[in-house]
Amino acid sequence: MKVLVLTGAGISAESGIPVFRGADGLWEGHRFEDVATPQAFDRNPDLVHQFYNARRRKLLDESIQPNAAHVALAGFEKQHDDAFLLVTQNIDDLHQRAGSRNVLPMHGELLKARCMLTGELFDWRGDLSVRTPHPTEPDLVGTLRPHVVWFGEMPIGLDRIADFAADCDLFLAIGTSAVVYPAAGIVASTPRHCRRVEINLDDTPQSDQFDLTIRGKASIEVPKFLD
Ligand code: BJW
Repeated sequence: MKVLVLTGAGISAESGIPVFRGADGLWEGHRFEDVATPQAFDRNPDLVHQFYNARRRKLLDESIQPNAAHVALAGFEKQHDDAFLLVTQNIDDLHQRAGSRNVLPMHGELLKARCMLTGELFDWRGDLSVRTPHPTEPDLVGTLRPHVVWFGEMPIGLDRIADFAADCDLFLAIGTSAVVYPAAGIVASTPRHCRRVEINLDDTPQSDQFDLTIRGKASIEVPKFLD
């Protein structure tokens, strides 16, 4: 059985990482959309760096740990080996920390920085700023940005996702509001025989495309479903 899983912010909510489009969807008074675009970064790089620095520090706080949903997915993957792909829209590393191996972080990774000149990636746990020197080219300053995918940018791994979705047997969407494309379009690209299951606290605009919709907390419903 070929299994494709798509996760969103809801799976990490119970680990203490706030969702984007919930009651606490503002960051210090800024709409999320106002800090997660290339235009925002051009206009005010300090503000955008502060936004990601704050989130990176929080992710590295020891209180933030994978929850039962992350752990259950990692255990399920062990039974399915290479016929399993976990596409996450989350930029945290909680799936990897829970032990998942075949993880495709389609919106990037908060613990990586990317040089805007060379495209090089660096593991990154500290703050970034317009004054941060390039790690290996000391003459370059301020060329690093968070390795994340903003609105209007191309998500990562789309060909691999499309190939995997085209003949998967089970598609599981967990904790995503299904409003951000192309992730929200994956369900529609799964084949006719595929069983589509959505786990979310609430209905989403895509709910009617699923064969089974499970309403509840990911930390409870994911382990129950995969058991
Ligand atoms: C729980 C729970 C619990 C809570 N248990 N559940 C019109 C139509 C189609 C597309 C577009 C359009 N206009 C513009 C576009 C394109 C745009 C887009 O989709 N915009 C929409 C807003 C309309 N997309 C893009 O720009 C993308 N790029 C692109 O399209 O490139 C061109 C292209 C692509 C492909 C082919 C050809 C061309 C890029 C999108 C990048 C998104 N980036 C962000 C930021 C990442 C970095 C960061 O984290 O800062 O990604 S935006 C943000 O939203 C983040 C998330 O990954 C993403 C999705 O959010 P998610 O994960 O669904 O979270 P929430 O908060 O929305 O929902 C949480 C859910 O959990 C809720 O449903 C809760 O109920 C639930 N929940 N607690 C279970 N305990």
